[in-house]
Amino acid sequence: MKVLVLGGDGFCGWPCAVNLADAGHDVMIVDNLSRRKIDIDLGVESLTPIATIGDRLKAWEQVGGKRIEFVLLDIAKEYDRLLGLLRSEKPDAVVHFAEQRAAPYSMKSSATKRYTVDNNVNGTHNLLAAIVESDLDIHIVHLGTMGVYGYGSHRGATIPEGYLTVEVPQADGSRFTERILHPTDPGSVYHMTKTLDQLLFFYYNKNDSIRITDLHQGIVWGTNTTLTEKDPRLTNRFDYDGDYGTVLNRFLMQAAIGYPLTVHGTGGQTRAFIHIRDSVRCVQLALDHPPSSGEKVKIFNQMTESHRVADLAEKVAALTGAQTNYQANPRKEAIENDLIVDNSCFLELGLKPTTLDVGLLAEVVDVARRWADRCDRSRIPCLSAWTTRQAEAIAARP
Ligand code: NAD
Ligand code: USQ
Repeated sequence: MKVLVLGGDGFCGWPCAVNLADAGHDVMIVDNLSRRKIDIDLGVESLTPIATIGDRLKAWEQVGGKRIEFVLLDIAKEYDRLLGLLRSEKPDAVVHFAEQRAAPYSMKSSATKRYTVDNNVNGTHNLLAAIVESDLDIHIVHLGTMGVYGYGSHRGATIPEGYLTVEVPQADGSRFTERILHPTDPGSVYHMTKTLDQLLFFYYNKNDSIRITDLHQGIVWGTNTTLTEKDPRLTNRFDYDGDYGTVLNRFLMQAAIGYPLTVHGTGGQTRAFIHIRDSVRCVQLALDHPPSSGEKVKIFNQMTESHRVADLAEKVAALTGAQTNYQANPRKEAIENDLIVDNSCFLELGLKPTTLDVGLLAEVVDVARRWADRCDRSRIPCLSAWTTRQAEAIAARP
């Protein structure tokens, strides 16, 4: 199969691209390298040293990997080049990772809010419009987020895989049932762009019969896969800073350097998690099981376990002896929430989850401790405040 991997230089995209090449597919990475530029703008670096995209691709061939092509292209701004690429490459599938993915970064300023909306919504829309204009039958696999469902109370209800069956009352007292997209409740401008993506997919699938799989992914933890461990130049990125670092990887790194674990608020926030190895496997499973022609957008909940943030901190502290620092929350979010998720689609397709209990210690020892001296402690605090109220609370931290 010929696959374009949009955003294939990023944290989830890079191990996915090498995995698809390893499985024998013809892979082309399309990336504008904006994530590397944002690191420079923010003055931070991945905890793991990452090679340039050129060196990554060279190293991949040197370890015997099937050649991966690379095209430097901004999918949000270069519509004509994107269309030309689809026409010349005629891919069977496009895996779409190419978005600004950090909620705190999206909430830093009006400039980052606008950038996140412009980049993510235009990028997704350009891809859809270009597929229609190319007249090719291309399966899109998009990386969405569990955050589209929202983290308010679901009152103990199980979050279904994308669609909810509802009963609609009629004027005459009768009712009909309908399967609708699950209502959205984004918690940041970034998460909002993912809910807009979802609507774009719904429309283009209905109007143009584009075949789409939308993966509602939880927080990805871990760093490498067996393939990215084959050569140091293949190493994946590990974000730990207050804007791009996600909670579990941050806790692992903090424990490794003896920095008290930064729990926001009470830590009662419950979130869904998945290891990077499982994320890569899920994308492959989604590509191997495309929707048929005329089928509605397929939505999978790409997560393997749910945890409260405070429980994660406790787990990491028990493994490492780390202290925990409950601190004013920079985000406007529910203090506590329940999260029961149906993820049966991937389990039925054969996914064997990597659990926290199996993978945590290896991650602390192999990655976080190994690269601890590359960490800049001053970049650890999350300072991006959702509103002025949270900004004041952060400023008042002891
Ligand atoms: P990342 O920032 O590491 O990678 C995104 C890649 O896309 C980068 O290489 C960046 O340069 C590229 N990119 C961004 N805008 C682009 C554009 N306009 N044109 C071309 N390339 C562009 O992020 P990630 O963690 O790999 O996330 C990938 C996708 O998975 C995102 O859509 C994100 O929303 C989703 N996701 C990530 C997580 C997570 O925990 N990391 C969880 C759920 C969903
Ligand atoms: N949190 C802490 N301490 C920290 C960092 C975060 O308590 O040091 C808390 C946050 O307040 C939040 C929770 O942990 O309640 C999760 O934060 P996060 O930064 O780990 O995850 P989030 O902002 O939701 O975003 C990440 C990815 C995003 C993806 C999303 C999946 O960056 O791309 O879409 O996870 S999900 O959370 O399932 O929506």
